[in-house]
Amino acid sequence: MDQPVVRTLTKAIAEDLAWLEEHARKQPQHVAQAAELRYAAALVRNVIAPYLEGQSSQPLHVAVAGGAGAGKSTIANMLCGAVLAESNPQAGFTRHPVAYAPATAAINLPSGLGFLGSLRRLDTVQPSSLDSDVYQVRRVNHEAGQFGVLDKYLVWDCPDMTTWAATGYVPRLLEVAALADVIVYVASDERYNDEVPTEFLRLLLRSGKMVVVCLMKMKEADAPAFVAHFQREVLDKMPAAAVATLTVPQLTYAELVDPSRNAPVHRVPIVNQIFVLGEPVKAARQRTVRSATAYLTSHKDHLVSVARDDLIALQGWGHLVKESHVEFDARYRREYLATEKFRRFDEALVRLLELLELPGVGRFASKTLDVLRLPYTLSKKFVLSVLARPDMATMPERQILDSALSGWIDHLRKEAARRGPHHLLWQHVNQGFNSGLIDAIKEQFNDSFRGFQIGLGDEVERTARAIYEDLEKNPVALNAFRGTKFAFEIAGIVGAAAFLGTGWIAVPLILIPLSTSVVQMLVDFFGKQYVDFQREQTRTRQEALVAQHISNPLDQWLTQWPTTGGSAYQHMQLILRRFPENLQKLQAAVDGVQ
Ligand SMILES: Nc1nc2c(ncn2[C@@H]2O[C@H](COP(=O)(O)OP(=O)(O)O)[C@@H](O)[C@H]2O)c(=O)[nH]1
Ligand SMILES: [Mg+2]
Repeated sequence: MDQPVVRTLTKAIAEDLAWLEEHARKQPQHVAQAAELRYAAALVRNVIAPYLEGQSSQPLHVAVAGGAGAGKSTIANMLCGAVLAESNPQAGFTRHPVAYAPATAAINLPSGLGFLGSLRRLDTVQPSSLDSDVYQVRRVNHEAGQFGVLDKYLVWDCPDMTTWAATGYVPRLLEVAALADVIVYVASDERYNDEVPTEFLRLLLRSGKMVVVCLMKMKEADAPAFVAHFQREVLDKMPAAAVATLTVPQLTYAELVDPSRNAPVHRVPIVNQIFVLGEPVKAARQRTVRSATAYLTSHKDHLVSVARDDLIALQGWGHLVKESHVEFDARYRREYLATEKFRRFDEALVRLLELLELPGVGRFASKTLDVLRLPYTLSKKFVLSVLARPDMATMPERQILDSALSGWIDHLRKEAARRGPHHLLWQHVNQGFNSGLIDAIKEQFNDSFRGFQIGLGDEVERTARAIYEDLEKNPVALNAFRGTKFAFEIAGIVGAAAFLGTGWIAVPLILIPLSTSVVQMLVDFFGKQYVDFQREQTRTRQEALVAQHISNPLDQWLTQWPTTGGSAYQHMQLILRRFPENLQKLQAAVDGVQ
């Protein structure tokens, strides 16, 4: 992989993890995970990126970590094979990482951006109790013949692991722990299972670090029992095994200050173990990098899970928007479409019926038939006038849409206020409502409404007109209809006239108007059916147009609103999308290095 590509990739992954860390730190329930995210980012910056950029494997790094006062500085002392100031009881707490290196060797620490995060290297030797985001490299004169690990390793004495708060000196510890090829985890007889160091040990093992456990300060005779106890109580509950568990019993003062000379029995097994883990150097580093990559890849979902609550809240917002959208559509249907008569269709019906009358000469016959149909026409008028109720006045469409929109907004607003305390997303929405979101919604709505009006055009007018125009344009069908109707009427009259000359003179007088009325009634009935069908079709089409032009786009716009405008949620979505992809690329890049 090209160097610039590697750099861009590792930078993006480290930055995304840093963003997630920051995000986690803002949420009390995710604070512990902030530390893990820092550690994950540090693996990328301190280990994987330098490796892909071709940094030398030398020196390896061994970090000594554990709870406060466990004996870390004592172990660092043993590893270096020199008498270090830090193991002096008066040395005070270690507040920043201190690396020990041989007096003369050149040290190639990666120079890439982000190595050890925000830790600055001190130029001069300072007390390790200096509480600042720094690290220092101290040169030690290990005496000739004192076999130590400094030829291969930088030995890092770390700050205590006492809290998961991702502030203070814990990030400094996490940076060095991530850097390390080997970790010596120190636990004392007094406090071997404190919650925070144990959780830290779990993270180290989960991420595939080579961990050597050093149990300290027990009586020599109790050592095997303590090892077994620690194994049972702590190690057996871990996600992976430690490389080895060694013991350093309570030392005398003389042994403590100069273990090389005075306590070789305890010191040599530790030194040997660490030495072996760095053999050969290149393979040791490759193992570190591959484990780190495997950890990131297999824990990618876990790492982004600090954003899960946000995703759930975002989905909740989406549901709320949808719910009020459905109500908006229902209200338009109920308050406008259901009561709107579309009067234009009644006119169309009249035109249609007129059309079915015979033109020209036929008009005379039609007029005659009108007279014959009089009883029907009159009684129909009478019945209708009795049945007709005054129309319910429909509110103008725009007014109804406006008040449905207000309902939509009110519902969102009320719910957001109610859920505000439960998640930052709802606070974000509330803030929006207090600063211009409503105006933006209305603007969005107005735009949509214009689109709706254009889409609607003279839809009603057109459909209504088509009812008779289609027939007008089709003379064959029109004449067929007219002819059929006329034929039925004439047949009725002729049939009735057959009774003339019989003694049943009253029959035709009743039958003729009756038959013509029945025919007209049937024509009216089917004509009305047809026009009502068209009217209903128009309602359905209009409802679809409102959805297409107004409520669907507004729904989409509202659903996406929290993830736009450069908000944290926008960035979160970007990370959730690209982080897994980038990890895949990282895995491929690491696999590609021989
Ligand atoms: N007497 C005695 N004191 C010890 C032993 N191991 C550690 N200490 C003391 O315990 C304290 C903490 O040890 P140190 O190595 O500084 O622990 P750290 O805080 O983890 O670095 C120091 O005062 C050490 O001198 C031991 O084996 N014997
Ligand atoms: Mg110390």
